[in-house]
Amino acid sequence: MFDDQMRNRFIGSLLGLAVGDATGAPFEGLTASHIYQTGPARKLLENPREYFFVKDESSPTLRYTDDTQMMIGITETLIECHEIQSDYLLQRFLFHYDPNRGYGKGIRRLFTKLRREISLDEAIRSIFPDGSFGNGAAMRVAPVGLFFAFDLDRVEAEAEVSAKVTHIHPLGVEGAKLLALAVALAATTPTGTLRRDDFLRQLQQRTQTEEFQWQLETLRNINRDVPISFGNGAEAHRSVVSAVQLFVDYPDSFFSVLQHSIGLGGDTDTIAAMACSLSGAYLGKDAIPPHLLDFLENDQPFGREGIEFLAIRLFQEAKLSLF
Ligand code: AR6
Ligand code: MG
Repeated sequence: MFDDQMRNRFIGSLLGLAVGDATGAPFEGLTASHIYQTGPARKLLENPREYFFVKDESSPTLRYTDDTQMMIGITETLIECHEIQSDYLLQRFLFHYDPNRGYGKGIRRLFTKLRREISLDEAIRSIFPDGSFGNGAAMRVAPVGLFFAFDLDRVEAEAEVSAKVTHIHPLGVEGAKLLALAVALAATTPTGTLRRDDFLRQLQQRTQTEEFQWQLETLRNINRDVPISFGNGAEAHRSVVSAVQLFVDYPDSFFSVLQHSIGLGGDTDTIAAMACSLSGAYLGKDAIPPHLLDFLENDQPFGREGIEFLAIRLFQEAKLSLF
């Protein structure tokens, strides 16, 4: 179960998420046609030196955003608690919070309000009365899918707890559950044996809301040549199934998953983060193109090497938690 290959998948998933996030970030908010005309995405990704933020000429840097920063908070919580404890997780989110990392509008207001000592529930409901249905709970959830990969009921339950620290709307919560389940399935499917319909059927069986039901049902009935997209927005129901679709349509290529995530336009960093966390969980670290991974920011303690270290710790604690 928790062998060397699995360790490599933990690393692949978390670094994959960070690379997808950081590579997608410069394109966030652009339309697909704009990206196509300036790119296309494949060309941009093949020549990152020419297109990405350059800190100094010798080392271009891919800078990650809120997606990765919040994933780090979830990883730390699982390493420390072996489950999601809401209070602990919220403290980690607030510890890492850097408003310059592209956080969603609602989350920025939420974290600012919490500093004024109102209760979490009151703060959440003062922003969106029914809670947020942003994709923020899904974008950060990969470590939950990895840690509980062999127990899908637990994946769902812990993903729900992790979501509700900031996202209580049923669509925001279900988006997180769906992505965590997808990561767990990707991490436990032997490489090269993914069966698209089985994978999607298992997700659909565990999905309740009509939105996610019909999207997964539709996805099962089309192949990748049919140009249907389930959205590219910051809402969970306009991005989570899009990310799943990119993974199941290009299961054997991390690069293709990333390329097509960016090609969608819109919320490129988060769609790429989600889709690449799936691809990395399935293919492992070596599938991440080195010419991109090497550019991922590496300041201590939470840069490229720090994330790899956290992934290894997560793997070790997941193994320990079985005994
Ligand atoms: N009613 C109307 N709009 C909503 C609602 C609602 N109940 N919930 C969410 N939105 P947010 P996140 C819209 O702010 O989920 C970053 O760029 C609203 O437009 O709760 O953490 C990340 O990289 C809101 O601003 O934050 C991700 O791309 C948006 O959904 C994304 O934002 C996001 O919800 C994650 O955002
Ligand atoms: Mg982001």
